[in-house]
Amino acid sequence: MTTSLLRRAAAATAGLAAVLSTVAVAAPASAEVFGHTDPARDVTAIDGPRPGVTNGDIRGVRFEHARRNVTLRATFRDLAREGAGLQQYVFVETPVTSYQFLVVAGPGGWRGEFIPFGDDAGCGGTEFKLDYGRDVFTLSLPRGCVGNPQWVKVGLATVTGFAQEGSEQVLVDDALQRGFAFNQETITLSPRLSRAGGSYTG
Ligand SMILES: [Ca+2]
Repeated sequence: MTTSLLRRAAAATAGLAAVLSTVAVAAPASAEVFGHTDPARDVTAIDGPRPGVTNGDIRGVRFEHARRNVTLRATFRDLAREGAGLQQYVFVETPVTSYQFLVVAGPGGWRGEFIPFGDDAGCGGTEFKLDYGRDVFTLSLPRGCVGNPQWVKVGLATVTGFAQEGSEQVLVDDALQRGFAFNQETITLSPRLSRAGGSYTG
């Protein structure tokens, strides 16, 4: 399921580049935790807003760069086992490089599967949960999975309805901006989050 789903998702989203205005995010220069409230009714398709779509509509997100891991918690208007499935796209930037991860869920696999892009050394302790009852997605990445960095910037975009044969429809909500961004050029990232207990202050 996952490979074909992922391939179709990639094909469906390859052409998406629309960028709406970015919400300015204020934060201290050094932080370990970042929280953001995302607007409701801002799920967006390639041809415009879909305010009536509740599934995958992010309402809030919290990122933490803890001593041993980087954690993410996102809350949604609705997180449902419906349609072709859903995809949580997580982007992590570090002083050295960047990392991309997917959690893909759909018919036959609603619990979801964690898919790291590229080198997945150090990702063995990754934990995640798609809680459809509480409409919450959580992810915990071991710091080693992102190269044990001094700081991280984190972004999340949730994609739904991406694999409907014959009527391809891609719906996206970026956790940190109204509307829509999906690829690494357009996704919105948090401020730098320094490691908890570390001395880095930049
Ligand atoms: Ca939203």
